[in-house]
Amino acid sequence: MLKEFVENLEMNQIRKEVDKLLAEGVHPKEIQRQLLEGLKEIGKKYESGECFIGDLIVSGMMMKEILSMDQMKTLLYEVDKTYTGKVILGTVSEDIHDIGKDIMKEFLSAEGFEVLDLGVDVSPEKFLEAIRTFKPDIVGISFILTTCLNNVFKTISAIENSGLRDSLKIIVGGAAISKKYSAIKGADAYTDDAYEGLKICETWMLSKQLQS
Ligand code: B12
Repeated sequence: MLKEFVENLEMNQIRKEVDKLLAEGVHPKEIQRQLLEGLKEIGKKYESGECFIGDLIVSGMMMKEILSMDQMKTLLYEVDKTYTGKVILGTVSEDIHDIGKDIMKEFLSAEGFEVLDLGVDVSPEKFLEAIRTFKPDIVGISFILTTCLNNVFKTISAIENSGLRDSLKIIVGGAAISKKYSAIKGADAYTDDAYEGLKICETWMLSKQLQS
């Protein structure tokens, strides 16, 4: 039902259904899953010309609004462990999608990671500048548009050429990964799932702590 409301961008019905599901005790992770299913359908419709850019904009705003509801946040990002570590996150240059990156940020922050969010359309130079000042353990690059793959490579190369690569891990995340690419050259890890990304970051921090 929620999926269909999202697919048809029925905002009032979406809000009502989310409230109803929360009141019934449905876990926010399940609600998030249904919202994402709906978003996927909107993506397909956009691809086939059944909906337009305005619909994508509205769907993005809707997703942000629901995920930022207090009741969703509290349970969605509830945690049982705390890992310390510093992460820089940014969406690769020429890509302005940030819903997935923001979910990754919430996951990491909830686990005790200190996150510097560089926003969207982040140039390799901006990543480098932030690495020099923030000194992160991990750099997370969000990559949603398949057309931006080259920009991901440029960012990783810039980090490698700057001599900063050895001090950090690089994880690339985003929808584009599942679509076309089975490997992201130069990255330590890649995933199209924020939860899996979180687990990878935790494992890295754990082994770093064991080594020190
Ligand atoms: C909402 C949306 C928009 C909104 C974005 C709003 C916002 N604030 O982000 C707006 C309207 C701005 C937009 C614009 C465009 N979009 Co758009 N958009 C979408 C839509 C519907 C949903 C994307 C989304 O947020 N998904 C939900 C999130 C949660 O999923 P996610 O990003 O994959 O994130 C998850 C994981 O990947 C992971 N993750 C994400 N980042 C990271 C980072 C790390 C480090 C880790 C570990 C994990 C991780 O965690 C998340 C949760 O698990 C998709 C359709 C779809 N099926 O995805 C199209 C889609 C991505 N867009 C598309 C296109 C073509 C465009 C435009 C080019 C359209 C145009 N003609 O202008 C522009 C591009 C603008 C630009 N330069 O970036 C295409 C991309 C096709 C392709 N070849 O890549 C899609 C697939 C639609 C389609 N089927 O055609 N879009």
